[in-house]
Amino acid sequence: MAGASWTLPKPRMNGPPFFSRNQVSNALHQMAVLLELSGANMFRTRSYQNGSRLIGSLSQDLGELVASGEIFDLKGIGKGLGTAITQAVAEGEWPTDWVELHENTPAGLIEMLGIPGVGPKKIKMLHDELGVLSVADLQEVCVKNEVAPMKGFGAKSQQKILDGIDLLARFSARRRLDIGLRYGQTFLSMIMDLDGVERAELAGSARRRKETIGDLDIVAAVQPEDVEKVTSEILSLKGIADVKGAGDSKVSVILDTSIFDGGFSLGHLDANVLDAIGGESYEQLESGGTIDAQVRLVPPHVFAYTLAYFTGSKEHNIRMRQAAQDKGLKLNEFGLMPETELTGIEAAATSLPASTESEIYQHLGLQFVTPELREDMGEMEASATNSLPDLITLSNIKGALHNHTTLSDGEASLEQMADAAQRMGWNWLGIADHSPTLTVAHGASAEDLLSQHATMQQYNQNWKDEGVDFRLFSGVESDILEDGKLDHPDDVLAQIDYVVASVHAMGRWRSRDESQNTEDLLKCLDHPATTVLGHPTGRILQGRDGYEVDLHTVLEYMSEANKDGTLKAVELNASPYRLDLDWRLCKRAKELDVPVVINPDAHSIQGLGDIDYGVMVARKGWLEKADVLNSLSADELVSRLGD
Ligand code: DGT
Ligand code: CA
Ligand code: CA
Ligand code: ZN
Repeated sequence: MAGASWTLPKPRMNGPPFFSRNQVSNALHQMAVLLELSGANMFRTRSYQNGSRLIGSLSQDLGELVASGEIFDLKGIGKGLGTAITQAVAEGEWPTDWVELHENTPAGLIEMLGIPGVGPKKIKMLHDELGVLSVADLQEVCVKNEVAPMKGFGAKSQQKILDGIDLLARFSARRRLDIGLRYGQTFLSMIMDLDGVERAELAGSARRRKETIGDLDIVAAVQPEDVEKVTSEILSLKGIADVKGAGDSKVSVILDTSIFDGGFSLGHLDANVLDAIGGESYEQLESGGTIDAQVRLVPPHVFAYTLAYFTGSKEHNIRMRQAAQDKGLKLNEFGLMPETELTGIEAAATSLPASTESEIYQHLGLQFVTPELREDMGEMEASATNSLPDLITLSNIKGALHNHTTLSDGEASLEQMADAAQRMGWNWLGIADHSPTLTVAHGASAEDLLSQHATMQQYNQNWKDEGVDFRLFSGVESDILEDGKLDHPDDVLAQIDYVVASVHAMGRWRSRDESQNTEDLLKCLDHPATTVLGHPTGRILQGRDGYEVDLHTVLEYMSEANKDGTLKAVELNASPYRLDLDWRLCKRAKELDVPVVINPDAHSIQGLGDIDYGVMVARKGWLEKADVLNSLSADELVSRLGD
């Protein structure tokens, strides 16, 4: 997994205790795995594994248990393990044989542990029988079909290993926004609760709401005299799998899923997405996942400057520094100051004061730029002329058009979805279940679709009679077939409110070239019933690339149609697995006056909550209230949809 560390943790500076419960538990677990890799006997392996579990779930303080010698009284900790743990916790040194086993295990064998479904036992067999020493070796012997004939493997297992290698490669560098934010917000709130932390905020790509996150960056305001204490408190927080470095007001750690109180689960995923992203192996990989995090501790008076610097982007920072230079000033992570001989934090003494980022922009004669826009995509120019967009917020959302029910592959009934939408404060909800061609998603027949439509009309009438301001809209998510055709006869489509047209036959679309795909999308958009282009590239973040398509041409085409008064909207699919239309193109759609509709593509009640990610990305794509259909009232939507 990304950044997963297989070195023994480094002792904290001011022990004892030199290691936390978590670190000792992890070290024991790693030892069990390395022992198994080295072919040690089962009993020895098991005692480390049990020890790891025991220490990991201790309710008492490990430092105290070691100091009092009570560690030896724990059932399951023998003399050997007790001595090893005591030496580590009390003296800050891991036993020599532990260190040696780590050093002597080939790095490639450890790397292979990251492949879903491949454990130490299998790795040892592959190593002993085929001489496999790395992930690359393993891929090679699988491709040569040398693994399938081995006892305990087989063709299916060989294919699973190949798929796992592919998956590992895709996840090795970055994490999706939803996952990154889950870790980031959890870690941030733990840090904010520490004594001595006056303010703290998430910075970096997570604060800018990029669709994927490399590592987490957190900035905390701490008085200089408290830095040492806060540093050591951070290092003993739950969820830290390893410490990469600490000192100089910076803490670098690796977080794992033990940071989450209630455990880690992904929730209901639509089968299409789950399949593209690796099925069960993906869930396994994600729950064994990690993310790197850096925390910077700075004096409160430089906090705003440090936060701005580490929020980035690098490209935005470069433009900001230029703006400072134009005023004869120097901007860095410590302040905004006249050119001086002083460097680093010393120079901050000469800085213009700023307790918020807004003040920094003010000093430069600029309008405050919200973090999502800091990508050097035109925000500096707009800021200088006071013409930044008034970005959409979650409270502007009154409904969404693309959601599923049990009529196709959704988990919740029409009633449950409508109820959930009302509880979210929405005024309307559009249901667009799958069409017949998509059999894997239980595409609904025309008959069932029309019967659902009739039910909705009935509900709408009831709400109207009761004076409830809520309405259902009946759509369909029609598969886009050969030649851009829709998946229901025209007379059926004419009876419902709208069509979300989407590509699902990814195999076919990905095998064709850009011009063929683009042409078929244009044909489909020509159909009078087509209102929304669903997940326009079909990409699954970290799962698969979309099909090739020239979306600039598609958006320009839609722009013309809208000028003629026909509503053709592009979807911003809010599922964090998709976020498709990409934010870079949202800005383009806005320039072309193509309406965007943010759609959670919910397959469950919880799925409606994905609207949050959609709004984050819409903001990143410069969208304002007037640019999205979601902000319309039900009556306004009726008139936009026409008849
Ligand atoms: P990531 O982690 O790859 O998703 O993206 P970021 O943007 O979080 O990048 P990261 O973690 O390397 O650095 C955080 C911010 O720190 C970055 O957005 C801007 C700032 N920064 C880091 N290195 C440099 C640099 O060399 N020059 C400038 N101007 N800014 C930097
Ligand atoms: Ca980062
Ligand atoms: Ca970073
Ligand atoms: Zn779809």
